[in-house]
Amino acid sequence: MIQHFEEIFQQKIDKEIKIEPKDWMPDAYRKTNLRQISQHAHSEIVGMLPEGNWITRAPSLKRKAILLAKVQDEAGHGLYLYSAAETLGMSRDEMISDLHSGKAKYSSIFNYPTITWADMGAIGWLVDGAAILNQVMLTRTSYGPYSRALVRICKEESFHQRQGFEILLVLSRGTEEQKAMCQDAINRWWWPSLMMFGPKDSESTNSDQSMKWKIKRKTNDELRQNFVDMIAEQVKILGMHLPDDDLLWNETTKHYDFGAINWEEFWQVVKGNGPCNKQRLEARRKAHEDGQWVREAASAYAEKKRAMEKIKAA
Ligand code: BYC
Repeated sequence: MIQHFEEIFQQKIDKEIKIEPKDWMPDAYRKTNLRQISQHAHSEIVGMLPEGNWITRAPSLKRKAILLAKVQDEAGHGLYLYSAAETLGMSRDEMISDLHSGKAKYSSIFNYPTITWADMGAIGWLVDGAAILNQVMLTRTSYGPYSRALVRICKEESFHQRQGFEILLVLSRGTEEQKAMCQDAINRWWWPSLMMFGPKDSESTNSDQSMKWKIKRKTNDELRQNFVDMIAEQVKILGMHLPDDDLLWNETTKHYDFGAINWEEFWQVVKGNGPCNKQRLEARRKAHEDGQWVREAASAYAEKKRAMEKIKAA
């Protein structure tokens, strides 16, 4: 019987038919989607913190309004993604509790500090730039609710990347101090952005199966290479450079070669030992505790409404 279900499931994958919440699916497919989508949701929510740090200090009213809108978009992305993950059978409360206990992962990138205003530019250009490449691929993922959430997210992400690039463009044409600030932010965010794509393919434990199930359509290394090729060209417009002496166009492969990534640093950050891991989780836990009264008030209101409706119906 199970074999029959597996055949139908595989046929759908082969024919590019989306898998929907009520369809039969192998338990491992459900689990790995739940793992990836919930990690993605947590990344959006934790990802609000490094930029949130600059909302009160944005250099103008216009910059402040743009940054505020971007951070709000990220909250929205987190909510679509939690909803998509919930269709796989785990409650949002459980997912959030796994984040707060340190059990669940979120993207390594958000464990780095935002020291200057130029970091807002570097996050938009590099971090959102990396995220877009990954997320455009995921609009074609095989799980229906995840794929549909990503279509909407990608529309907003392309605006995010442009606003980041524009912040850096203005700084790169400014005073010597502003130029130095721009280069410094690029230097600090470049390598962590490359790590966002995950370990190299030979070390990626989930990739093989996720590629077979069409959850992922490109491997970590393929996407990372796409990113390097894109950014190595865009940085020329800024008149800045990437902090990699080995970065060089390769006429044979038609791609940029680039230097070695510090994987020791990546795994330390993933394990919770990055510069801001503790601070990020503490901020999330505190926000959750501070919001307890809102959840209680909403439940009490829903309870009251139900009681009123019962009285009316009687
Ligand atoms: N950080 O087998 P692998 C945004 C883990 S937010 C931490 O290759 P997979 C934004 C991985 O989970 C966008 N952990 O995994 C928001 C696995 O551990 P488990 C964030 C990482 O899943 C605010 C282990 O390493 N985007 O746009 O096949 C402001 C082995 O890896 C990382 C997403 O979440 C990492 N970087 O591939 C601005 C995209 N990389 O779970 C911007 C959705 C790997 O087995 N996610 N690990 O214990 C994905 O596409 C995939 O999950 C990944 C990794 C490509 C990230």
